[in-house]
Amino acid sequence: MRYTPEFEQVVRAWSKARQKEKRFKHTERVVQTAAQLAEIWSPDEVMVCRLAGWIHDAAKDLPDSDLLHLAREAGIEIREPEVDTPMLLHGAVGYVLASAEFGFEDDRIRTACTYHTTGSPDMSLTDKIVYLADLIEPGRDFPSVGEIRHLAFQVDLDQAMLFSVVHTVRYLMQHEKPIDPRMIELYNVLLKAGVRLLG
Ligand code: DGI
Ligand code: FE
Ligand code: FE
Repeated sequence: MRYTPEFEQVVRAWSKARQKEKRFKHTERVVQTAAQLAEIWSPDEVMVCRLAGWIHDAAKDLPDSDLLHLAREAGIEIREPEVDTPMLLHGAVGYVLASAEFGFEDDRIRTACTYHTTGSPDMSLTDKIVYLADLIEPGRDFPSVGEIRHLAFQVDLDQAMLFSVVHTVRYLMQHEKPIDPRMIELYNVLLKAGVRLLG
């Protein structure tokens, strides 16, 4: 499917109507950052990254019960991490809502939305771009963000992914939150592929 700028504007308006103002501002920055990263690393996928950006948090304001219900209805796999933390489903459910609203199916957008919170061992370039854009958009402020921005824009997306995973796992451990095994699997896959941060 070829996406027009007019279609993007419709998706943007839908996304805006579904999010509180502060979150929508974050979404706008994610779209911009995803587009910048795509220009560098995957110029053919700029529009796909932008659309995934508009959709990625469209379900974030839904209550846990709605996330679980909609996910079940759509046949999305719900395992222990999602039962414990239904918030983890907001990306996958956002895609389901958008695809129903606009009558399209696009696995590139589906996986980018689905994996944007936890990552996954089998991420595409587009998935990585949206994951990183969500983490490093200009409104984000945490100690490692400058280094992740540097890696993502100037060095290598996989190194940026490894740094992000290390940062997020550390954050989740410090806050004694459960860690989705997909994030650990992603860490292992990156190491196995030879990605390193040190030396
Ligand atoms: O939706 P956003 O706030 O823009 O960002 P996000 O979709 O990356 O969600 C961030 C939240 O998700 C943040 O509070 C950390 C949490 N999170 C990320 N990975 C995991 C996780 N929480 C749990 N319990 N387990 C995870 O693996
Ligand atoms: Fe999110
Ligand atoms: Fe987000």
